[in-house]
Amino acid sequence: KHAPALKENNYKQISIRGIPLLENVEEVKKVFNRHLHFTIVKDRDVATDHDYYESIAYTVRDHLVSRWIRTNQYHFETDQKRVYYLSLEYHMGRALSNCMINLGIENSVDEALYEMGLNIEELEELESEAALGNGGLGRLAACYLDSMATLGLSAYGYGLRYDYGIFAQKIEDGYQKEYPENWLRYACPWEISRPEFLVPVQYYGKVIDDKDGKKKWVEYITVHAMPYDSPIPGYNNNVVNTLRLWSAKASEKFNFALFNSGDYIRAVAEQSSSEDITRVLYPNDDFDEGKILRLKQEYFLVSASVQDIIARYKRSKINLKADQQVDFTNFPDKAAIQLNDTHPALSVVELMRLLIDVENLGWDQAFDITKRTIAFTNHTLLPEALEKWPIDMFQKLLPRHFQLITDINAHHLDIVQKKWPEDKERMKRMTIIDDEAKKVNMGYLSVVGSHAVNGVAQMHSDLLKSTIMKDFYELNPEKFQNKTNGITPRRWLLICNPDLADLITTKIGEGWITDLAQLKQLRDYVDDEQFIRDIQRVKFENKERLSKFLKKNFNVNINPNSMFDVQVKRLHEYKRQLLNCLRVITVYNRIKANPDKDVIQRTIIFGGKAAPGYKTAKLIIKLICNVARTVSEDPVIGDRLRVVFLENYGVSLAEKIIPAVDLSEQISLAGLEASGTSNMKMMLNGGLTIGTMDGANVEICEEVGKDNIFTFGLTYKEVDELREKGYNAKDYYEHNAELKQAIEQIRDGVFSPEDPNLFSDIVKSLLESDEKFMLLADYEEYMKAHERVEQLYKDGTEWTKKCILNIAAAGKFSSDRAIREYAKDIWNVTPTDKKLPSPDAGRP
Ligand code: B1H
Repeated sequence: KHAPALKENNYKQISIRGIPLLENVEEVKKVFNRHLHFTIVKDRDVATDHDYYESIAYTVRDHLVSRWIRTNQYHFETDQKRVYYLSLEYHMGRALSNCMINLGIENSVDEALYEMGLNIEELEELESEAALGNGGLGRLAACYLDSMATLGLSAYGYGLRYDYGIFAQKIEDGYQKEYPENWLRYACPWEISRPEFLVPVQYYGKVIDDKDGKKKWVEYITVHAMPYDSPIPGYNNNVVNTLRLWSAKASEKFNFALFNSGDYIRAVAEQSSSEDITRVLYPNDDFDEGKILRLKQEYFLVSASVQDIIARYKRSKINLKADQQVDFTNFPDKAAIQLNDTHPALSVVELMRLLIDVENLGWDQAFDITKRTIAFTNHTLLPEALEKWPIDMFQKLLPRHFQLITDINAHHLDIVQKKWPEDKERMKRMTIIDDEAKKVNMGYLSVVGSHAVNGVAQMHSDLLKSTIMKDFYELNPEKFQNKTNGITPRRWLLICNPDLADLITTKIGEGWITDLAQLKQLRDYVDDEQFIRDIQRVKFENKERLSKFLKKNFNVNINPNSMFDVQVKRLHEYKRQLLNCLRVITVYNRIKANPDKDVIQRTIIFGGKAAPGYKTAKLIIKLICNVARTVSEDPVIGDRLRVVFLENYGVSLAEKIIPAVDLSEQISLAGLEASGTSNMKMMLNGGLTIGTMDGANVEICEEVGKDNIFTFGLTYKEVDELREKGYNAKDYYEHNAELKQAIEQIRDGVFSPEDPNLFSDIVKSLLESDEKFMLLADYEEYMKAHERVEQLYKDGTEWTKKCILNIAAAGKFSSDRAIREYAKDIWNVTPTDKKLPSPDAGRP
């Protein structure tokens, strides 16, 4: 077993990770043994490693509990405005090390376990990750929860507790296979169920006119939403916020008829069907599948959460005065609801319904309150991802909501008509309910029902205004904003890259952990030779660690002395992993053609899941794997080129890969990647970016300066013009011999001798129908950009200087910065760096 970090005589590490006072260490051991005995009910003769993991998780949780309770007390007492983040996805990853770091007890726990003969790092690996998200959108929600807690906001995450998160990916014979990810197989030590806050959610039925002229939803069926709460600790501030995830529970009344007819067994058995609502996460990224089960999920989250939010408002301090009618006038001053894309867009209608039908407010007041409460973040312009529900499906499942949307739409179109009386076309474009296509447009509903709409990077926000939301921008320009995404520096530097975190801290102190802009002080050290060597050493050790991990877990061999050139993200045509693959084939061909030429050694790493129904994306995985095989079997290549496709990319694997990245591949066609966040993670960990002028790459380039990034490819404007004039793949194909060769090799089965036509669809789409992603248009410049990469890499010192400048310029991409902007410009709440009193200091 390796010696724990504090024995390495590194005082900085001790200060960041908490000082392991002897009494703390003794206390940890005591509590650990108590949990093993009383909670797990084992002794050390029979305990498994997983039992040890659970015992330590419960030990750490004990440290959270009083802070958690006290945070709630504090929020009640101060009654500041609460922020509610609603998302169908939370890609949380593992909680143990995050909790230890944020509580400052990591070194104590480490030391205690060491003294008991256990290894913290090995135990951490046993935690199954909460992978309740697909990609960037779900991870963003997780980073934002971390920042909201760290900034002392009274903030709540609401989501769904899927039994099955994103599937586990296996690569078998080069093909992706999906396996269910039952993350709850072992009880999750972090969550606490709250049956006392069970909430009914209704579906189907019809609407009748009640005696008093009101609308009444009747004959619905009911499913119950059971809340499970998880702690969200802030960094070193004694704040612990809550993530509340809803799980579907059949209502006993659901099968009343069957129970009464005496068919007891069937009645009980059929309960499970309503519990299917939260069974599984839809595994699509940037794609709307349009299934009714998904609509049920969306309404389930929305209805349970909005009811909960209203209930909390009623129980809050200003409303506690006995038997007084609750006044909703101040609701928007006490609650902000942020919609993470359109997936929870029904919040607009559910809040209207509850205010009008249940709380008896008038329509106009209800709509005013709704708009002032809700704000909407858009995450994509891709047409296939924009949610539009078929009218019949919607109306059948949610009849009352359909009526309310009809009213909202009439109100909205009335305003449009007043502003543009003659413009019939505009009216048609702007309708929320499209009678021709028979669809309800959830994006338009979200804009109309919100006071603020934002994109996730400057370029994306600008495009929103000039493309899909142009009419809406012209109607309400004041609503539209930009909030460039960010990542939490706690997980994405302090936790995943402890040696770099320590090195930075020795130079500039630890203020960067909560104020990432301070990283710019590192510029002072860009010529410091010792610092340059230290940065190189840390990067090399991270690459070595990743290599060992891959060897041990996947039997993959990579050489830490080579450049790690990495593209890890969901597999999607617009992200253009295929362009990277064409480049790999070209590099391979060049080595073959010129075996004596001196080239740098490269390891090209791919990773990412394809949606199970996305055939093209899955075929691209197969192609990458086959190219990897061909390269590795070719004796001429030797150690100059290795290509690997890593299985099951997700948060936990990302934490191992990102610290080891030399080169970050961000090569989407300009205009298609709303922001990207892996670009930010790699920059923060000293990776250099090769990328197009798309999404947040544009801002990365602004921050670091164009000499310190490898940009290439068509700009959005050029893409637009090319599309206008007509994209013709053959133009590029015929004029670039290396490109032609690579495509012909794919076509001729060089990488699939056992089935030469395997990739014919890929070849066909590249040459005949790729106006959507224009791969070939960017190929040549991409190759040239890689030649610049190669040039620079040959000079280790110059390369490392640019790494330092990248780290120094990453401050903007902290999720703390992003959340401060949301707090100020959208939610009207005030962040604080004040600590709550520690638990032993009496009730706040
Ligand atoms: C992003 C999605 C998304 N944009 C539909 N849109 C989904 C759409 O299950 N669905 O139906 C799931 C996810 N995800 C990503 O959001 C963008 O592509 C990234 O560019 C961006 O960085 C990320 C966070 O804003």
